[in-house]
Amino acid sequence: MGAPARPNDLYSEKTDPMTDQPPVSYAGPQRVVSGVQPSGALHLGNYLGALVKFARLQHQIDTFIFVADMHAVTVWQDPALLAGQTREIAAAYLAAGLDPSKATIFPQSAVTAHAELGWIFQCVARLGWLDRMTQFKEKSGKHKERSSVGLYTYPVLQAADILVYKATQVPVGDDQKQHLELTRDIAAKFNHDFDRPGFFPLPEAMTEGPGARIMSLRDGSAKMSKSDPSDNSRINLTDDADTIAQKIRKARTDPEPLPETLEELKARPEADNLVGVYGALADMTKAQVLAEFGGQGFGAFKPALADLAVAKLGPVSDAMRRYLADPAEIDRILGAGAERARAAAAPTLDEVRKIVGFWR
Ligand code: AQP
Repeated sequence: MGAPARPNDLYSEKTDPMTDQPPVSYAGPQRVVSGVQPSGALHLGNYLGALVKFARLQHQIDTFIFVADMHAVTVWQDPALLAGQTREIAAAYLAAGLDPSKATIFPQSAVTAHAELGWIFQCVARLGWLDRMTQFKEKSGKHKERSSVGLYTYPVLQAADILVYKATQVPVGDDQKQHLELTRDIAAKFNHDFDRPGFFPLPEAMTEGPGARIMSLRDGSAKMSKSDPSDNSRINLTDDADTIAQKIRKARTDPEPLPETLEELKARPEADNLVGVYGALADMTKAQVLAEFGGQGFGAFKPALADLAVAKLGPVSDAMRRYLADPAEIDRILGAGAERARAAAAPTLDEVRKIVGFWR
């Protein structure tokens, strides 16, 4: 119907994927958006890769942090448990230092603008783009046909989660980089198709930092994950001191002492991971950790790591328990956050409806 020809094979980092030029600059304010799914107990990877960054950023930029319950239901969730799991994630946010008077904390499903913009974006995104998403391939495994459609299209909803607030920065772990590229492509294609340069920002993934990719304690080549069947593969935020120490003691390692240089560390994924975890918890670089422990065996390093992990995570899990003892207060915080988030999302959705040409 006379639509302009549009490229449908876009991938780029710092350029507008539609033009391959620097993006038309977005003139709106800086904003941070991110979220975590209430699909199981949070682990050290979620804490270091996401929660710690959220708490830091709230002091610098307008920050929106949601509990991603709409993403969680892309795989089966027991309806009797889901609201409780949502409160648990909210409690973890608060325990990690998020302050509801600074950051807007809310359940994703309470702001219907995410789903509405998500639909528009389903019509903007191309099938070929989604076909490349490696996380879907990993999560659907051998049972692709039996996966929900939502699991396949969830990165499109994620783009709406971000762009409905016109967020410019998204703090996430390394595993989310590809989804952020998709968000940039959707933003660029929307701006291009509707001839509105700079309407949506092309948000940046903030993946830097020592906790961006924490690996399984059982396999240095797999990321630490909620859905790993082995509980020993991860440290949960709710683990007690003995459990943390035991999991670190049992963590897979090689028989060699810790190396002196980063170069040697690279070839030893399990050692590299434990050194990285130590560094992230102690706010040290890997080189600094090696300067302290290089040449020592795991018999000395693992107890030091266990003590550090208990000292850092113990107060977080204590605080989580305190917040969870008062679910009414969590609900109040989530309700107030949802109201703020709805107000922030409404103008974007209003403009999008106009731009797309919907009846109003
Ligand atoms: N191992 C990890 N290292 C660093 N960051 C991580 N994240 C997840 N795993 C690691 C980051 O945590 C945030 C929330 O993730 P999510 O709730 O969307 O879950 P996920 O990315 O699917 O990862 P999970 O928690 O391990 O769950 P499953 O088992 O379902 O894959 C994101 O910012 C993520 O990058």
